[in-house]
Amino acid sequence: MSLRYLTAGETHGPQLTAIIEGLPSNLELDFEALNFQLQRRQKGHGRGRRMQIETDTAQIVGGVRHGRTTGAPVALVVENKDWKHWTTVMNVEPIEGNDEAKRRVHRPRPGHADLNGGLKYNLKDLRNVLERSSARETAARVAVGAIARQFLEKFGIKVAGHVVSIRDIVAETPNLPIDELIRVTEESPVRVADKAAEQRMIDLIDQTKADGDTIGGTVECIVEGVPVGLGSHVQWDRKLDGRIAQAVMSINAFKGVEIGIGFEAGRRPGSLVHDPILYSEEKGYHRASNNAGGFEGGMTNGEPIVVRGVMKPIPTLYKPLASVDIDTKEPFTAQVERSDACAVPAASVVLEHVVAWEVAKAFLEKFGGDSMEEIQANLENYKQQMAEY
Ligand code: EPS
Repeated sequence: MSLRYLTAGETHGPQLTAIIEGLPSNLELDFEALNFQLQRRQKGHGRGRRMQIETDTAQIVGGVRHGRTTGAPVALVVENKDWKHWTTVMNVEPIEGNDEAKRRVHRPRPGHADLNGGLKYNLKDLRNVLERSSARETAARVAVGAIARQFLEKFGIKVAGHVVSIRDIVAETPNLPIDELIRVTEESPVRVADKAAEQRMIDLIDQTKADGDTIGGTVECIVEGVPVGLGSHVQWDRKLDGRIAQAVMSINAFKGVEIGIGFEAGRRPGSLVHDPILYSEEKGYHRASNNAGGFEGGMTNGEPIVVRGVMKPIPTLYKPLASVDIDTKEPFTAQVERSDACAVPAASVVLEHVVAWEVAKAFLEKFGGDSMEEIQANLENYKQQMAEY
């Protein structure tokens, strides 16, 4: 059985829940490091008031004993502190009262799941859609991905993420070693390694907020230390770059994904796209450049994995767009909800964790075993095979 997970829970419900199945036994977990990742997701210039209410921490309620996985499913929950303001509205039992008491939503917001979800599930209270489609769910995915990340770290694989652009402001990203990139971007309120762009981004977010608007941007994830041969060329659904692309597109509000130079590859001749192959005693086979972003033939090639995703501006606007009331079928122009002006820095943290998950899953498929020790032995064996190739 391969690694898999599911999440459940609503943004204003009591908690988010995740169940992970397929983790090996004897993975030592660092709970502080797990919660640190959740805190990173909450930060970033441009987030709204909700993040002042929440202090996300993951509580593990299954599959871990004395700090180590047992091989059983790992269950975890992240509490919603905001729930105490929503106990009636979000009650699982039937409640008495009118639309107002239920905070029924009948005015779908353009750009959200509201209308499609209402039509599809035959729900006349669009709150039933928006509660689950909210990006709050990414807190559960970061918690899950943080466990995958810790698994990868045991095998020397590191994951970093940063912001590339916010609206039309592009940050210069110096070619820093991964630990340095992590350190520098962690100190930035917009997760960039470019001080000049940082200030301009902050000013733009403030201006956007004052204007009642929202902005998106692009984020990048780098995974270093990945062995050659995760994923496979032999079948479409085993191509790891394709699986990563799906995971990235599944992040709320993401509208595009690139691996390596991505769309730029379509604007260059082949001689300026493909990465020449080199060999040295010290490094073995490697590439002179990494335009491929770590993938050839749907398999990792040993170079860092480089994935970018684009996040659209959050559709909850303080100056709403035209829409139609589902009760009256009449147009309306105002339904203001609390919102973030920009969540791109947080999205870069989510990106890291969904990518870490896919890499961990492929790693387990390749070096599969029921315990960390068995996986380690399989990896050593493969490394030996590589050295002799
Ligand atoms: C979100 C709306 C806001 C965000 C939320 C995502 O929440 P609320 O509706 O409670 O103001 O803060 O993000 C989170 C709660 C989070 O943890 O990231 C939405 O509609 O997607």
